[in-house]
Amino acid sequence: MKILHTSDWHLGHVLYNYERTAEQKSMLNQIKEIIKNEQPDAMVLCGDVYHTSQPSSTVQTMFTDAIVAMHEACPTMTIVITAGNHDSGTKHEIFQTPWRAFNVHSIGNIDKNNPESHIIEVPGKGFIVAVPYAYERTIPDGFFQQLLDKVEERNTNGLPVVMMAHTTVQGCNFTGHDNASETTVGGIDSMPHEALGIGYDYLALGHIHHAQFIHGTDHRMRYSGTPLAVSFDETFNHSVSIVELNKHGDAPKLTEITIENPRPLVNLPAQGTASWDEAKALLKELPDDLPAYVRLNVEIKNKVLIGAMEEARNIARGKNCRVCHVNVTRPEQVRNKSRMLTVQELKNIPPLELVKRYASDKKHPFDEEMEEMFKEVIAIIQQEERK
Ligand SMILES: [Mn+2]
Repeated sequence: MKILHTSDWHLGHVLYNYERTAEQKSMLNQIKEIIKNEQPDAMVLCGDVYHTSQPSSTVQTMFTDAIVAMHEACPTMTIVITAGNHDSGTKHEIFQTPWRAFNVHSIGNIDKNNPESHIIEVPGKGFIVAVPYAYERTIPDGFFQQLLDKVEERNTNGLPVVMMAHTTVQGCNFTGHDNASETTVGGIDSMPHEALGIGYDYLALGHIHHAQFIHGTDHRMRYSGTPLAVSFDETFNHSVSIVELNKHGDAPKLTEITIENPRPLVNLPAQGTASWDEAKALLKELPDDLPAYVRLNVEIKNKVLIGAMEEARNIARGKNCRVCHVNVTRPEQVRNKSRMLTVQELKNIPPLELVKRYASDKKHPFDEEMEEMFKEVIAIIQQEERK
């Protein structure tokens, strides 16, 4: 079975007030061309189809048009789409029935009463176990293993088994994500490998935007990453993964195919930070015709930058680039002494870390029980936001 593994399209994403339809259409078109050339047996799209749970009608049309075009590029291909934490699981399932005419399976919520609905057979080729994002406590105990056991029973011909999930897996590289730590990324606590069960040949993951195999899983567990950068911190290659699986038990074979962004996200300087004057000089040197989004990464010591954005936009006048943000940081020692944070720094601290710092500053006790309660509140807020 040959699959195209992708995730985190984030359609409808707006970057600093710039809507990105042209780039998203280019990305979708490139994926369609890859499908035409590769003729995979299945495409798995592992969550975060949309950037918000309320995508505009234009964005939804872009998505449905693209899926139909992909289907037409390879009519025999099975398409499996699961919801991520950015999507509305319920809305994701509205058009389940008409989608079937295009060989598309759209799975938005966990249905513990009908586990079979999560198992999709690609006739004569293999099995796909499709698990959408769900808040940890709503996933029945041992659900992944239950599904894999069901497949094992049905899989009498030893066909390859692919499982899809949208979650944070322990040991992943979460570069590019805000609010991230070893234990939680984007509001999803990290799961140990074992919690995802055994019996799949390849675990197709979504949620983390950096394409990667998970270390220590024998190349069986992989994030395809996002095909289009969502943030300036995603300073890595963006791609889709073609995975070939010979038979049940065999190791997967990977080919990574790069997706080009017609308007790339550019950091000035490319790495680290520069002084304000150096950053302005780099912006001046940027070729006039280069289509790009630009973020200036500036380190300042004591003074405050006033009118920086306006100054930067004046420099960029007449250029084809879009200046998005002046990202101001201060050296570690200054930061620690003053205990004052820039807005950017504040945004980068996970809520739990922030509340711990506050408690210690105010000398309030903050024990494990309070931590659990705080996590629960955060989870409820995130659930509310998804609705
Ligand atoms: Mn995502």
